[in-house]
Amino acid sequence: MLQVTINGQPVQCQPGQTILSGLRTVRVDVPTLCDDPRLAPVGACRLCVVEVDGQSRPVAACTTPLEPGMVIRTHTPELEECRRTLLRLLSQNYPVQAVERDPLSPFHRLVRTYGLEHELHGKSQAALVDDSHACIHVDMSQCISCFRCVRICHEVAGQDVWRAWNRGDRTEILPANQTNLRDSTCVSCGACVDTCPTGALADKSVLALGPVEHEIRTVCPYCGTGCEMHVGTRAGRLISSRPVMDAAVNKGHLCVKGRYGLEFVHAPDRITTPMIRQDGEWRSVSWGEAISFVAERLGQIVAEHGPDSVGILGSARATNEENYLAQKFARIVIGTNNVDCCARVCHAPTAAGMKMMLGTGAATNSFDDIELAKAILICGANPTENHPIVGARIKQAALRGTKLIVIDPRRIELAECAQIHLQLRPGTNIALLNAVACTIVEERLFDPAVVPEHIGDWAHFQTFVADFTPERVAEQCGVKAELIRAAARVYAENNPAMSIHGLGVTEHVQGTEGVMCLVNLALLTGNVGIPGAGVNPLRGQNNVQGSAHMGCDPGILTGSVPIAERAARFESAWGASLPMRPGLNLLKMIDAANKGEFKALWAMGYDLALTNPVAGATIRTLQGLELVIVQDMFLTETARLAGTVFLPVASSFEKDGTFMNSERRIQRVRKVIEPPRECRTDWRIICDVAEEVGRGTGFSFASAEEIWEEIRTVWPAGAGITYRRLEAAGIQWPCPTEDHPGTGILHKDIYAADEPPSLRRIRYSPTSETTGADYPFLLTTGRALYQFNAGTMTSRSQTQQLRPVDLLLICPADAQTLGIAEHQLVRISSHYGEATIRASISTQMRPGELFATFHSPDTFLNRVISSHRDRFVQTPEYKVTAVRVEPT
Ligand SMILES: Nc1nc2c(c(=O)[nH]1)N[C@H]1C(S)=C(S)[C@@H](COP(=O)(O)OP(=O)(O)OC[C@H]3O[C@@H](n4cnc5c(=O)[nH]c(N)nc54)[C@H](O)[C@@H]3O)O[C@H]1N2
Ligand SMILES: Nc1nc2c(c(=O)[nH]1)N[C@H]1C(S)=C(S)[C@@H](COP(=O)(O)OP(=O)(O)OC[C@H]3O[C@@H](n4cnc5c(=O)[nH]c(N)nc54)[C@H](O)[C@@H]3O)O[C@H]1N2
Ligand SMILES: [Mo]
Repeated sequence: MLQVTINGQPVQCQPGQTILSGLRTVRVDVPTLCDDPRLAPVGACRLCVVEVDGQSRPVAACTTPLEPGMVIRTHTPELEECRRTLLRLLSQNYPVQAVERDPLSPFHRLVRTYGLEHELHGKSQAALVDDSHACIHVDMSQCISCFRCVRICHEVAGQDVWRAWNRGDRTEILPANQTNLRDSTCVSCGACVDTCPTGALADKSVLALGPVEHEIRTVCPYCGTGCEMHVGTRAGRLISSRPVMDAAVNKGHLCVKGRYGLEFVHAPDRITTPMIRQDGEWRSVSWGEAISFVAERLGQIVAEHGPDSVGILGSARATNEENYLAQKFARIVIGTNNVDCCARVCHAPTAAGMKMMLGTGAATNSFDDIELAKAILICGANPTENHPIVGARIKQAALRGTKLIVIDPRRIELAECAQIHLQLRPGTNIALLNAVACTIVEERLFDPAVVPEHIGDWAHFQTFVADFTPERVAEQCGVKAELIRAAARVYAENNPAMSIHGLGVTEHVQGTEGVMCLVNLALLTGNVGIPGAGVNPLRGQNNVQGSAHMGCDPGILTGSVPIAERAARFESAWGASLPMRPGLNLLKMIDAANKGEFKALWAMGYDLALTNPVAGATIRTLQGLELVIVQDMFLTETARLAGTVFLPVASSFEKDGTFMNSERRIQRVRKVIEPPRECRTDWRIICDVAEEVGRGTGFSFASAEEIWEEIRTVWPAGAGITYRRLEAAGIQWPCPTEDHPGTGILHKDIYAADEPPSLRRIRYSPTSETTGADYPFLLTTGRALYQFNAGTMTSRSQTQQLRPVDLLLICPADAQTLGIAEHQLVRISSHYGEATIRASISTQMRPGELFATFHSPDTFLNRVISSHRDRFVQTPEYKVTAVRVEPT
């Protein structure tokens, strides 16, 4: 502790604190304009000046460290006059209307506090307004040159869009392209708006709808990163969202979807009453009629064809509580293990591969390990677009010297700041990752503290991978041998090294095995169970980790335990017997339907008609079912093409509950507004149907918290997590007791275990989906920043204007050969079907390879996707389809 005197009072401070942070801990408020806790202090605005005994002039509190014995004065008449003079200078040409319109912005508040509002005479100058961006309004007449936008874009977002041009009085802040924001490299994260103290940068939604009245803290409804946000409302309408400063994951940052992707909630075509389809036409009905229709039809089908003719899909977009009830309903009300969720088409291979090798099918480490890693291996993931907050954190780490290795067929954004980019041919992960393992073994780069004593199958593994020399696989993978060796060295020699992977690993016929190859690398190099390391999937949707973990998977019960092992425990908890016949996963449900053995599907928040592979065939199968219950906010393609009954749900802003993010963190989702009209929460609907069929006892809950209380009793690793504890912050499981802090890093003692973890010999059996004369291109598919999966939410928000259509990326040489121009419509066809899409000529791509997004029903890209599946868990091979492409 360090003793100082502030305004005559003795105060204890921490060594290393600046004067400003010392003042804040004792709640002495000095004005600041250039300070933001997310940014390195610069001392530019000088409003925070204070007097320190022994110093001839006032010093900036934000950049001056506290020293023992300092005597500090913060509000002497001289200092206050100095502040007034500074503010007067800043407001010389400042538009007076801005202050009237938004009196509460930090700068406007200061202008008023110092009595300067009557001195303002400026006007907004048209030349300084940039209205080009869909979400962000720019009026640099309000710029006071605090450079917070420039700094946050560099220091947090890692984008460098905003730049300061000229110096002194002539300083101007403009996007790097010096034209406008829309045409710049802006990723629309809104961090600049969030930090701007004046309103020079503002959210268009707030300008249009007026200032926020209430704010509630909740979790973003999009990806598995789990960013926390304050959602602002006015008159019952969502109008803004801003990042939670001390949020565990996003630490004061959000991406475009969390910030500008919320308008879907108020979309005019949101379905707000239940509907039944009769003679092809949708008819609005009461809840009573909808629920009794569902109960009756399910009952008839079970009576006629048996419980295994029915299947339920939980929603990776809904809460843990709701997914828990979905699988409980399938198992004890219907009496089937036919329950799944879209983890099936996503990271089921991760869960399976990691569980087989490490015992737990979830990320070993946390996002906070990114800053601790010396090297990061990113395989088949594109975080700056798909998990932008994680992407920004990785980018910042790279800028500070962390070594990056990117394995991706495309030159993605992170490849630009990577040491090494292995631009492999899609579908060759196994050969490539085995070659990395081979190099580690051959060049003895493994960790001698764990190899060979603390690792299983070493002798066999050594001989097995010896066949995969980089020189031998180079041509197959399309990567130079020396580059593979270099990557192995960077990964193995920079300890700790973290591995992060995505769908470029899992969505293949050897998806599960690809994940296992990554685990091999981590095990060999001692990178399991320590900070800054591990094997870390970037999970897809907001609650896909939770949906499967709650038991929306045919083989497992809540807590990811196999049915055979824990049936007795659940039977006594639920007071009902469990079906012991193996259940069908989603893909097998489709197969069974084609054989006439599967008749009814209840799809909660999952647009499988659009997003499953071989869409043409999938749709025909769905249309052949006797009953398709769609529970969603919008008339999805599944509903439109094959739905029998539609149950309208509340969005995540209209209900309470919890989500589980990629790093096993349970976080509280809070109701911000009332659901529109008749919309009900998913959990309420499930309970209503259970009640209707006379099985209400296990489903009589009055709140999401009551459901959570039941989950805790059946899931020992989550037993310590309560809603009360979640008020303070999210908690990562395992968390067995209420005084347990949760677990950031798994497998701490894995190498010391009696039975050491074992390496796996993974043979490479390439996919049979290959190019030829008819279909000469390899198409790989994935996502883009501004749209999300089925697009139901992003296409109804401001994000839609930022990237309205799916694109097919093609390299300049191929585009030229085929005579394809930028944004031209092209037809892609495969063995399975065809689709029309706009081309975009991109230097990210290599000749012979294409990349397309699948977000829009107008494209219906998945009509061309193949029917190949992962050998272990049937995840579709979305990442490799042989296609032909031609201009239309
Ligand atoms: N903006 C946005 N964010 C999203 C989503 C969204 O739709 N939009 N969806 C969410 C969901 S559900 C998920 S699962 C995640 C997915 O997040 P990611 O896993 O990052 O998703 P993808 O873009 O499908 O694929 C990742 C990368 O794999 C590469 N790839 C393709 N084939 C191969 C291969 O054979 N080997 C290797 N090593 N790489 C290959 C692709 O070029 C691509 O860059 O994103 C989530 N976040
Ligand atoms: N070609 C190709 N196809 C792919 C992929 C690929 O890489 N390439 N990736 C696959 C992957 S990883 C995934 S995860 C799937 C995603 O496919 P889907 O799961 O079909 O897509 P999502 O857009 O995530 O959302 C599903 C639905 O949930 C609804 N929803 C949102 N919140 C709630 C809620 O609280 N309750 C309910 N009941 N509904 C809600 C939305 O309106 C939306 O209709 O696509 C897969 N398809
Ligand atoms: Mo996903």
